[in-house]
Amino acid sequence: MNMHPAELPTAPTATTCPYCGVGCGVLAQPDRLGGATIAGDPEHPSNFGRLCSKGSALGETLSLEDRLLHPEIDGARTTWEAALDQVADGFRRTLETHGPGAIAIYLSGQLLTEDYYAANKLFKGFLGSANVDTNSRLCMSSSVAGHKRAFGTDTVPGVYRDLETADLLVFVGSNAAWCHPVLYQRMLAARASRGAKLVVIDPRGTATAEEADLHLPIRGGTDSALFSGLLATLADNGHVDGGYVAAHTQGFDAAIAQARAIAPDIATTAEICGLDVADVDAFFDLFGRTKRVVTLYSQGVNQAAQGTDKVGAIINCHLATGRIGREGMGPFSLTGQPNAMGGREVGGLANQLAAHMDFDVESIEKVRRFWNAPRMARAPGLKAVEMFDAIGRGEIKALWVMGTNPAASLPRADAVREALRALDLFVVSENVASNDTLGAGARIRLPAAAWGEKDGTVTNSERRISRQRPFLAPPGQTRPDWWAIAQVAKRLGFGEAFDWRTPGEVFREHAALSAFENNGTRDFDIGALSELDTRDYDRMKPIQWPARQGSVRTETRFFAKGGYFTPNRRARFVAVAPLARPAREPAFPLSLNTGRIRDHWHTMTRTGKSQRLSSHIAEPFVEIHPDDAAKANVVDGAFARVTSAHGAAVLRVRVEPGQRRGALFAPIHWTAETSSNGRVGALVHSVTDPFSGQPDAKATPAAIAPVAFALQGFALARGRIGASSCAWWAKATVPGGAGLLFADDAPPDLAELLPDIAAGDEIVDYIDAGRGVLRIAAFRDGALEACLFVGPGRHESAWTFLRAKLGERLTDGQLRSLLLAGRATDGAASGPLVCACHGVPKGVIAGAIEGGACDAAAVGAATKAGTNCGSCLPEIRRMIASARALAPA
Ligand SMILES: Nc1nc2c(c(=O)[nH]1)N[C@H]1C(S)=C(S)[C@@H](COP(=O)(O)OP(=O)(O)OC[C@H]3O[C@@H](n4cnc5c(=O)[nH]c(N)nc54)[C@H](O)[C@@H]3O)O[C@H]1N2
Ligand SMILES: Nc1nc2c(c(=O)[nH]1)N[C@H]1C(S)=C(S)[C@@H](COP(=O)(O)OP(=O)(O)OC[C@H]3O[C@@H](n4cnc5c(=O)[nH]c(N)nc54)[C@H](O)[C@@H]3O)O[C@H]1N2
Ligand code: SF4
Ligand SMILES: [Mo]
Repeated sequence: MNMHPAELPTAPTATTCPYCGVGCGVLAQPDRLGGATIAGDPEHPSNFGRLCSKGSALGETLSLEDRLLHPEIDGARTTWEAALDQVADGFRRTLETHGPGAIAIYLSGQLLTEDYYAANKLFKGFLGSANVDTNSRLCMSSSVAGHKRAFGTDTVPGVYRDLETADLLVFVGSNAAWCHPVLYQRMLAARASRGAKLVVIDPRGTATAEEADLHLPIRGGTDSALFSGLLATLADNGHVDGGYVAAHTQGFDAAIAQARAIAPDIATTAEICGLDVADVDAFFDLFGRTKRVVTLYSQGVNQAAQGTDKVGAIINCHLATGRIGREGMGPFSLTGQPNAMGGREVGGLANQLAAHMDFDVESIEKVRRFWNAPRMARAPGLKAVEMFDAIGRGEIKALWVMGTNPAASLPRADAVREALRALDLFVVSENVASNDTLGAGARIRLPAAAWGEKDGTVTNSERRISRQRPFLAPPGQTRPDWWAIAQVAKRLGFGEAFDWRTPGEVFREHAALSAFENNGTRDFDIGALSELDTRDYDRMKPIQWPARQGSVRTETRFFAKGGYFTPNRRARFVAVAPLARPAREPAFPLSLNTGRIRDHWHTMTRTGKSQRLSSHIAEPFVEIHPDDAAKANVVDGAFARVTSAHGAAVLRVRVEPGQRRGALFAPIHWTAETSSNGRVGALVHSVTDPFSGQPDAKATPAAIAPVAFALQGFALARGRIGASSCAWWAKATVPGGAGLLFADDAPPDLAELLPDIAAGDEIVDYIDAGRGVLRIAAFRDGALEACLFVGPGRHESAWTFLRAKLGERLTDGQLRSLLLAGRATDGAASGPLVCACHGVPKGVIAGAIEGGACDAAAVGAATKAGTNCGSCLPEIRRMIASARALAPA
């Protein structure tokens, strides 16, 4: 299985992007130095050659720096044999002494289907524990629960093509411009050619909202009322497809009665949702009149106390109008992670068994026979939040974490971190040597093969299975996750059932289970793939399910003609619960919304390595409406402490008119690895949806107060930047080195921050002790080796200029202006990267606009910005609009 460098392929390897659920095809050409050139795969049906900023920068994330390369026990390097023996031993002893309720495994939508399948089989079939949950609980589980309630199975009815052929695209709680960029650009291109309308329902003015024909800045948490109002209005205006409802559904009367009780008319709906009546009216009218409607939704829907009902309320409107499973129509859940769907297919959630089967007696028996399993779990296990609570109470004593960073990403992250320390057995399979979860006392650390090395399959948002293929040799002692699981299974006496030699063998077994005694009773069936030989598996082209054995597929959508997977094969309308108004806590008058930024991925273990991706936004921040900022005395560009009942963070303030009054927004990406006080997960409450158990990460009661630091600054170095004892800091990768932004009341210790400055380096400095100003640049052989800027204000101009200058020479003029004035003279030509693909900074774009570029196309022609993935187009358009607003009439 290990590839030796001499055997590395010479043609590019076709593989799949490891980030979002769009599932773009990537062509990777290894450079024989451990890196690779990355390009979009023109033949992949997700992206037809395009990649977004994150996909394009994959080549910058492949270095072995920071990788976990050897197994470790208690901090000491060990062999796989010894580590696996201890893992097996620990689980066996815990099982014998405390039973299957005391063990758990916590997985990830970033694992491959083969890894996921192996873990699920071991725990649910051979160890008798359904405590198998995944970060998908925090991500997709309300969609899963919503699909199952309505359709009987977790089925995404539509396909990507529908997003291009729809005449109306409704985005609910989705910032697709940043989070599903390539798919979003496909939709914009189709709109440009066909004139589809875009409606965005999001409390914030996001990059997606900026492109919309209509933005409804909804009051957080009220979407099920909005879609109840829509259902009532559709019925009032004669838009219900009575034929479809009668033939293929049940429960319409109860659902419509409940919808009317919740939101009887447009005015009431607008009032509940905090929206303008005219906007709600316009949206309902558009939805009613347009046949081809797709409603796309993501975390603003799923991560909510009533997330499953939000999904239900959306699906109700599509069922009522019969707009489902047909060209250009349907509800469409945008999945987050590259293999969110594959995890659902194997049964990676604690309340699923396997292959879209549940814990009913018949299915348990079926799966038992297929696996020839000695110890089947007979009931659902604990869902993520419950699981970590049980760890905190000492009920779960042995835990294996694989491919996720729960000490940062779960709600109440500080409490989670504490709970982990109390485990008897704490095993982590990781790519990186250090993250918040490893830091929470992981005793056994198993080095996992990473993207570019691992080999298997992932399923994207439209049910398309694609291969992730290796193009680099696994470094050090890294091994695939499925292999580690199988090795532990062997040590526990289950060698025969886990005797796979290749991921292809695991996949075939998974495919066979999907078809086992299926006979059309379950949606998930990839029986056609259960007999692929090794060559077929290696060459497998992206393929959409269902792929039943022996059937010739003509249609991959579901439900246009009914055929739901409920007992009577009818879809179920859902009577959604009335809105529960969260009790406002006087100490925490605001509501904290959390989410993503364009160029970072989750806890930044990969995107944090890329200087391009670290340029767009370099620090953890909080967005606040100008009125709330004034009330709380917090100022744009200064710092604020955001607190909740569970924790606190100190963040840079961005006063943002597009932010809803009463709500704050902070990104989830900074951790204890990358910042002093940016762990936003620590604040998030653990309120969960009653059906899915998915935490509400979008509405934690919170408060904000200003924090003043006498001094701020930054350090840059080609060598190391030392551990910082500054009160506040955030790390950022920069071209050719490392960067640190910091703030404190006293100046930092130079020797501590820049330990690699040598005696022979030429030091140039400017010191004004009275004002606390300190500007130092160190040169080695004439090239900038390191620098440190400290002073009472921000240093944006110097930072954005100097972050790109390590290892370069500076002119006397540049140096004089930087040291004396603290500013770059040619600073206009720099600034944060707006276009990460072509490396175009803000200053260059501003220059082009000043020079007469009057639209995004003209800016693209002048600077190349926005001409690749397009994720930065909204920002470019915003710059053009504000330049226009400022221009004298
Ligand atoms: N750049 C980038 N892309 C990613 C990821 C990443 O880390 N970085 N992660 C991937 C993953 S795993 C996921 S799950 C997806 C997530 O993709 P998205 O769901 O699009 O991203 P989020 O930023 O979490 O949240 C989306 C929006 O929901 C809004 N929202 C909050 N509350 C409500 C509400 O009550 N109602 C409505 N209608 N909207 C609300 C927020 O303001 C936010 O703009 O992104 C994937 N893609
Ligand atoms: N407040 C708040 N919290 C959230 C969210 C939110 O919007 N707000 N979003 C939630 C959502 S939708 C998600 S998906 C989660 C994401 O949260 P996490 O899953 O915790 O975040 P990642 O940084 O993606 O962590 C993945 C880890 O797995 C490692 N890894 C990557 N690939 C592999 C592999 O193949 N094998 C192994 N063994 N390790 C690997 C990486 O190095 C990294 O440490 O966060 C959730 N938490
Ligand atoms: S849209 Fe970007 S992050 Fe998502 S799969 Fe495609 S290239 Fe990767
Ligand atoms: Mo996610």
